[in-house]
Amino acid sequence: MPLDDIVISEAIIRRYLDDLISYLKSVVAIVGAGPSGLTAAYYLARSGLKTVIFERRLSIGGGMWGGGMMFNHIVVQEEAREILDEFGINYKPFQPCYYTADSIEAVTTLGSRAVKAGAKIFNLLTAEDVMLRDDRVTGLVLNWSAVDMAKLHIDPLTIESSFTVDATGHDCQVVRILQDKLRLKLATPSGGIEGEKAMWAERGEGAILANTREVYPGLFVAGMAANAVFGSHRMGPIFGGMLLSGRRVAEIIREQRERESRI
Ligand code: 48F
Repeated sequence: MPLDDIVISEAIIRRYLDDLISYLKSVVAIVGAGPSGLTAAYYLARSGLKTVIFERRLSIGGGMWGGGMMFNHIVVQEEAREILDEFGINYKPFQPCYYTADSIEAVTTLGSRAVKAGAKIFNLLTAEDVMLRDDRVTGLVLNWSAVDMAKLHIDPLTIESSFTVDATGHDCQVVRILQDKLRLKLATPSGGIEGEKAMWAERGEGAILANTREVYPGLFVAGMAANAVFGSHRMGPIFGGMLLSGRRVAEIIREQRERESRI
């Protein structure tokens, strides 16, 4: 059968536009497709909530691909082993309570399971601002990452979400917009971003679940962004906390949505 280049182009453009239009409104919008964002998306989508991730890079997976210093293995502690089991990510015991997994398998499996659970991932889109209505974050302002990188003077577009998650890692980029640009008071001890502390795996992993929470009405933090915003330690290439934090933020959002739907 002869192939028509124009049909191929039209198929891509129409399908993409259909997708983008159907995600102009969603229940949960997650910024960042690193391990915490992907894990959150899986649990949210699996519970039936319309969930979308916007990832600025070409690839999903954030800082997980490279394991530790480009040795592409990750360490996961006992507490998060059940999440590896849930996703079907293979692992090997190293010492009691320490397991290792192949970082490539971990990223590809997290991504695949999130998408198959019903989450939609848009790559190459950067969240450059938030939508704010009546003191609540109600969505995101997006632009092509290429526009952002080239610093072109092109206006963005907006999407609406009932819940928004900052899963942008160390930079906590969405929360930073609230602090630096909008000068809003956050639900942190100082009212601002507390800032990430030095590498200390035990402390960082120990604090992350408590730090995974709503930081401003409608905006939640997960993954490394949670520790950066609430002032805890970085933890390096141990990834259990990222998985647990992704699952936790999904639980918090589900609970809040159930509460709100009863009012
Ligand atoms: O950094 P990242 O992997 O975040 P995470 O899920 O995991 C942290 C670990 O990788 C590691 C660690 C483990 O102990 O400390 O650092 O918390 O993934 C964050 C993703 O967010 C994207 C970014 O490209 C990356 O893929 N991102 C960042 N800013 C934006 C964004 C933005 N403004 N818009 C869209 N995506």
